[in-house]
Amino acid sequence: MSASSTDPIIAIATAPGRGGIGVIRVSGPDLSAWAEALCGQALRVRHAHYLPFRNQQGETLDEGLALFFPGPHSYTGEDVLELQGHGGPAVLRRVLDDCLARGAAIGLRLAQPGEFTQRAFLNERLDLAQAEAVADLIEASSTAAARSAMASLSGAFSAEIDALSERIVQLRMLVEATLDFPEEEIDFLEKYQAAKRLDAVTATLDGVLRTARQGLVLREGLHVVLAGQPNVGKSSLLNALAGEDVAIVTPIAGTTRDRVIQQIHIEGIPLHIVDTAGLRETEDTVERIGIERSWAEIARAQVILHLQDARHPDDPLDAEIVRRLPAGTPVLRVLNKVDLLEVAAPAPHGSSMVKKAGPTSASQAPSPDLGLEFGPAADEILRISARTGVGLDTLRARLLRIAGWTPGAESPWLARERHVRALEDARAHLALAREHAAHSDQVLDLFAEELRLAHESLCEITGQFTSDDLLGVIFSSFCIGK
Ligand SMILES: Nc1nc2c(ncn2[C@@H]2O[C@H](COP(=O)(O)OP(=O)(O)O)[C@@H](O)[C@H]2O)c(=O)[nH]1
Ligand SMILES: [Mg+2]
Repeated sequence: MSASSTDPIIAIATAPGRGGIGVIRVSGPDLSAWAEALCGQALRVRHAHYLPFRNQQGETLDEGLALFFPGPHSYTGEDVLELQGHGGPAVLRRVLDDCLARGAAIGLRLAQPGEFTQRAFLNERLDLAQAEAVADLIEASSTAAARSAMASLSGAFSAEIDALSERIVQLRMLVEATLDFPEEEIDFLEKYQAAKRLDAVTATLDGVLRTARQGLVLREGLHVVLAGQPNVGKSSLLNALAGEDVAIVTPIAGTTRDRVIQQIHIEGIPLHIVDTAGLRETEDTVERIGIERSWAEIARAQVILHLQDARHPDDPLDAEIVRRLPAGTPVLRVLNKVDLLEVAAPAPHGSSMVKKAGPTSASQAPSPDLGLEFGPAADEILRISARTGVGLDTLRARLLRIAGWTPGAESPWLARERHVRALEDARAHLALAREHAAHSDQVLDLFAEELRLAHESLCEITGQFTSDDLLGVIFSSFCIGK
């Protein structure tokens, strides 16, 4: 952030719009005299004062509570004044403008997004992972995500990282002490069982990484694209998964012309489902543009649901679509409209799959193979009916598994992409250290260097080592007033 990090700052902290209460928050290094002048009375610390909010001309703008939290025992670590008045945009704006006018002398300015929390971080009230959890808690779209964000905020994730860091530091200290006394270097690795200790740290880190990946899924969800020929039931499937009519469904091929995105939750995991225009050759200009967009969505997908009509599973046009799907993206082949199939000619395999789906499917009773294996088997086929709902539970369970979510598994804290990347970096450095340890004592300095780099990667998570750029990126995505 460009502006000075010690200017007094002010913002409306409650959401825009109308509400029972609206809160204005001020933070700065030394606010007590100014706050008393503003409120027209001495403020007892951490005490709710009911008073009129008057402007400089003596007009009462609002009335409500004033609370003063002296630093360092406040959210930001600085002096904080909170004014709790009525939650209307105009009344809050008047109080805010008056505060700004009367704060000009002390350099009071509007806060930037996330600036209160950034100060909390700079003043060591929160570490970086906790500060991120503040934003994640506010943004959480499901109960599960909110619960995990709160755990991160209270420091559960940071504690795991700190414990790992501590063990790496201890090992480093041993190595570096040995480096200072070269004659001892020869038997260092054996004497301190360095390799064994390193293996134990690595095993712990692997566990943290696994949990972090789960936490990432919970935060980010999965980008699923419905692709297939016109009329196979893509829009119907979106509606069935969403539980409401978000996309237009008609028997007319070419109904969906532009993509429709809908967020749904399965066991608290957000899935971003994209319905696309059916893939076919067409003379219609608008439809053709829609189909180009379909292919663009398919290229961006994390999972592709290739929907087909169960009555024509071997349609050569589908083979053509499969040929054009991007390599490396998991594809679930889904045969829709099995309800029609059963009436016409019951297929022995189809009906057994259909039977499996139901309230007691894999989403509730974890089957033994719901483990670490991600991604579908290449030839797996799901049979569903978007109309009757048959097979949808199995489909939901498969999507969760592809997302890397183990049903019923704990996600004790929420994680971000950058956390997972830092853990993977740390893991890679530990693996290199292990190689050095396996080869010879002559490379003790390389061993030590890899431990140092692993430690540094972990410190990026909690923010002991971070660039201003990274802080800018993280805090600018916060809302104003937080
Ligand atoms: N019987 C039956 N009809 C379906 C099913 N899914 C979709 N349909 C019908 O197939 C037609 C095309 O569906 P739509 O969702 O618009 O297909 P899209 O073009 O792939 O988006 C509509 O008349 C739907 O009612 C299903 O599972 N069973
Ligand atoms: Mg459609």
